[in-house]
Amino acid sequence: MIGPIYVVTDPASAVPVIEQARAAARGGAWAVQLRDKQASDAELHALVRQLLPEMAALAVRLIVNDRVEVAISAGADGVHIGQGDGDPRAVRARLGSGRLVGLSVETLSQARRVPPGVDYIGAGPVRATATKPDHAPPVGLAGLAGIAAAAPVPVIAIGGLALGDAAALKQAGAVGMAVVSAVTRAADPEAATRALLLDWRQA
Ligand code: TZP
Ligand code: MG
Repeated sequence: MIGPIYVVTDPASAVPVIEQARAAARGGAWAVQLRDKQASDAELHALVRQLLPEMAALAVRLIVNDRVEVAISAGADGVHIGQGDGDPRAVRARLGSGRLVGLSVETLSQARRVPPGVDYIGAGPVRATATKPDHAPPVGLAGLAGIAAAAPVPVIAIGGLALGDAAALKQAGAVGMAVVSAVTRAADPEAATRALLLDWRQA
């Protein structure tokens, strides 16, 4: 199963990344993605090693953004790459089976070209977001629906999403939602994750 709640960590939040991950897991996230463009491979590796048993105990997948070799050496549950991060088929070959490969998709044509070996796509941004200043033009809910219809794999929506969005995202064909600020900037990240999950289930 893929989804529904996918929390992406943010080193710029006041909450330490490790606590963001723990809170998301306790709150019922399906997956936590460690996304830190500045961390060294060694730092990221150590973080994955520390978090993996905790995540496994809660049946939460721990996914590493960008760093395929760190994901492999640390034994992470998967890796998430963008359009500019190389051929997903090569990542799949390097990872073997049994681990997740996620791919960011920003346009309909990218959705049509998702290659075999990709398990899910992160589609968006649905809305503009300050969390990723260099993001592609927002696709909106209609764009998301087009991407979901064209993609050969399950779609996790991302970008500017918050509590209350589940129904519209489901209607657009997404199997889940990825959030950064809705959890990592929340006063209570665990409660925020749980609320997103309940909202998704009730939508
Ligand atoms: N990729 C597309 S939008 C985005 C990423 C990593 C950031 C989403 O952050 P937020 O705070 O949930 O809008
Ligand atoms: Mg990337």
